[in-house]
Amino acid sequence: MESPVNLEIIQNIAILTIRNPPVNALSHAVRLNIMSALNNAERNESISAIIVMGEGNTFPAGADITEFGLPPKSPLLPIVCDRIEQFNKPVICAMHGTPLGGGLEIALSCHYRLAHPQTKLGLPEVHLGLIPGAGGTQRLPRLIGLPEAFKIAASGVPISARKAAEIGLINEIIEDIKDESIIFTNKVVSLNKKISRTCDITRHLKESPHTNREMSELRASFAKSHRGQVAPGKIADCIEATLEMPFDKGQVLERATFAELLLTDQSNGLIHAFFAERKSSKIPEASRTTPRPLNKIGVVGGGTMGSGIAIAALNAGIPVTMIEQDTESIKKGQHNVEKVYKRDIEKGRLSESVVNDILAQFNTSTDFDSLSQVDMVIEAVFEEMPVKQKVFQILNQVIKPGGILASNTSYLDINEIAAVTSRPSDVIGLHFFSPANIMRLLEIVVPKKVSDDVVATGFSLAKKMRKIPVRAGVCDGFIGNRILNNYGDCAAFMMEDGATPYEIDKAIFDFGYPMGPHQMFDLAGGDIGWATRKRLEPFRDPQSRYVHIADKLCENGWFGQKTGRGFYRYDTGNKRGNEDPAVLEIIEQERQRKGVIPKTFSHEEIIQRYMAAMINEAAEVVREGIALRPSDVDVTKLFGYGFPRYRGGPMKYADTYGLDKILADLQEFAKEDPLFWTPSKLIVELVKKGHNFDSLNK
Ligand code: 3H9
Repeated sequence: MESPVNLEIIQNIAILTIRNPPVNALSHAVRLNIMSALNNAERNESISAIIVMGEGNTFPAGADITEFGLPPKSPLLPIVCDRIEQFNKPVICAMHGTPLGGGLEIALSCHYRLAHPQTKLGLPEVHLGLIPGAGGTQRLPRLIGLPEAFKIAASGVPISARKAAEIGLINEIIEDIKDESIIFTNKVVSLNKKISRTCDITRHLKESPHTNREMSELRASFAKSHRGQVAPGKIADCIEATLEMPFDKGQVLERATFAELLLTDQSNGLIHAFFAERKSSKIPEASRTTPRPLNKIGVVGGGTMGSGIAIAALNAGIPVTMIEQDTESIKKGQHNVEKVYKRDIEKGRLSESVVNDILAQFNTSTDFDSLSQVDMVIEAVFEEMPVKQKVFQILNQVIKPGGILASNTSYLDINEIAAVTSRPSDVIGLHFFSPANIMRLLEIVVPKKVSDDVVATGFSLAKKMRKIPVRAGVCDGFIGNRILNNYGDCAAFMMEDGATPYEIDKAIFDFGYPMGPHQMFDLAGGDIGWATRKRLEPFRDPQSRYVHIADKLCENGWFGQKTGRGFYRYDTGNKRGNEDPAVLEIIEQERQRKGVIPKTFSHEEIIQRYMAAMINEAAEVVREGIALRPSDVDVTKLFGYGFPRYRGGPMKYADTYGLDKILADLQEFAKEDPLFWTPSKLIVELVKKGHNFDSLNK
């Protein structure tokens, strides 16, 4: 087997190239081979300096995350970094791609750093609930100062090569990684200067009121942006330790903190989310076929969803033709698209000339025949079956053979939509989330008769749009909205039984969601849920419990933010809304009408019930094959519904909490309402076998 580290000698320079595709992660084998390459280079007296680089797309993008949680194997990355830093011949790194995490820590240990202009450098460990663990918190502040180092490590956001050069993180920007780094290294050798090691730099390690103030402001700001997470504060502790501790003591602190965080539920949740996000695009259809071309897209409907979808496609470089039923509506659709780009120009996100180029790819029409040549059309009209079916009958006539007919429905049966066409194998569901140009989740809904290459094309569209696709089967609400309906019902039951909507929202917010369910209903529009409830009424089990409170609010015209009133009042300019005594009165009236004696719910109990309802329905979604795997449910809830990422998603949360405890909770709640709380057979079966949801992800 080829060594993951190649040592090439060009005259007096040893070039050490790391080759561990796809991202040159610093696995055990890579670390071992770096050490032995360094030993060889040290012994070889004809070698005067070393260049470190990465083969393929990138300089190492970090430690190998798949090794986390396994018994550590020597040499550990901090040792490799120390060995590089203490090397007795100059070590120069030549970076390209994404030197991240441990990759950047290798670079910080080198004596000179060079990078291609397109390089993105960063310390993303915080996104895994960790801190940099191979000297990053000790070397980076020594090199660029405490506040800059803290910003990079606590945000986890990579910086450009230009910025890195500006702040002194790299020495030079080079266009040709190999040739120019050799020229640079020859210069270093000829100058024969004393080696400067990052661990010895002291110029930034002075306490000053300015630095202290900046650090404490940054601490407060990251505590807010990473609400509930421990890693940013720990990063600050380690970075600030550089002011008090010598380098080696600081490293010991960093190492201990890294090891401690690796064992936390937060890190487990975030690492799970990292892999879940990548797994969701692995679908059975992909191995059987290739996607169809996607050179032109049609969008039917210029409302919020249609215009968002059009923008997402335009941003992906795909020309769009938008259709509306009349001149007035198409003007609105065009305006909806243009106003987003206008804002992009105002905010400096895009230049006017880039926007003009994008809009040159955007056409509008009221004539369906203008769609004849598109490769895919996405319908985003009113969420009613007859309306959608009518549109699909027309699309069936006008779209060229092989063109894909997609519906952006969020609940409806795509099989019924496909049935009105003569080509159900071309029909698929693409459930975008609002605003479609921003939200990253895309549920790809697979009806019975769709062909494999159409499904694969849905995934290729998601990739072009930089969205996170999740494969879903057909059922009411697919993965995300179906589960939402269940925990929405649970929230309604708790409200009727004694909790206020404000207590429920507070508990859910404190759990880590950006907002509680009632704030979310107010934001989305109460009329949407009302329409769904009315649609489902004929199918509702007469024995099932139904809470009328939300309907009562809707009957008053209180649809949430857009009407200034819903579960909250929005008339004082408070975006989060104010509690409304009139809502509490309606709730009280409903309790009295049903003879409910209200009880109190602690925050813990609210979470316990809300999560049990969510997880129970999610288990059914997996059992029925609507989701391919539990981690796809996690991805759906993380990217579409605000589930706190550091908890990994509902299925990961269930595993962390204990599936047996979830089952016990369900059984306990079932004593009050067996119909609603019947435990999913999947949960019962997994608990019986001593397995968890993650066992189904493998
Ligand atoms: C760290 O370094 C800790 C140290 O401070 C201390 C240690 C002691 N390991 O994202 P992609 C896989 S923590 C293992 O689709 P892209 C990924 O799962 C680490 N595997 O590509 C996928 O596999 P598959 C700090 C990894 O081009 C494949 O590579 N570093 C790793 O869209 C392609 O990935 C990070 O957190 C890894 N480190 O984006 C960086 N990285 O094909 C994490 C990727 O089987 N990585 N894989 O699904 C990234 O942000 C992106 O992958 C990157 C490329 C931007 C590099």
